[in-house]
Amino acid sequence: MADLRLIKGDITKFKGDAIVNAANTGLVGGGGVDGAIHRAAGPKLDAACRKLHGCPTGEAKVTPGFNLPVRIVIHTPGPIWRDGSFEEPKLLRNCYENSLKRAVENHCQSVAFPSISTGIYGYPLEPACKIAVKAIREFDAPLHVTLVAFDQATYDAFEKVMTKTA
Ligand code: AR6
Repeated sequence: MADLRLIKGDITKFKGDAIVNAANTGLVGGGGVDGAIHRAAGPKLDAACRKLHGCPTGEAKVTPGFNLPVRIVIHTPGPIWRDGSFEEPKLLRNCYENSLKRAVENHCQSVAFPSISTGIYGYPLEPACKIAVKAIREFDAPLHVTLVAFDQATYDAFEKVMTKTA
């Protein structure tokens, strides 16, 4: 079973095997955590992403970490929130599951996630945190998983779900 911890901070500072990027389907870089990861990794990350020819929502693809203190970056485009009836919950769960699969395939022991889809993509925080925690806890692999909350509201939402369902 994957073990789970929560920290507040900047995911680009995470030291371990892998970080997950809340990407877009073009893998062309953008704002939010994606922009921060690209800035910290350097321009080679953009070149590596372009060679992957995009990624469907809920899937996950891997690049090296370049200047980041991790070996690999796992890029996963989360669903854009519409009203919840466009398979957003299933697609968000897929993001976590497929990212964890890529981590295992790439022999990772530690992987950090941001809160996928809850920024620019507008997924409501509380249901998104529930899905994230459930998907990670149910994933059967010896992985150390860190959730990195950038802001206090995200930290509090994750903490609430983690204590309730511990
Ligand atoms: N470390 C950890 N979390 C962060 C960081 C950071 N350095 N910076 C922001 N966050 P978002 P999305 C948090 O918008 O909703 C991009 O343009 C942020 O506070 O980054 O999945 C992509 O290219 C929020 O809690 O991702 C896509 O087009 C969380 O990361 C689109 O945004 C996710 O917010 C993806 O939108």
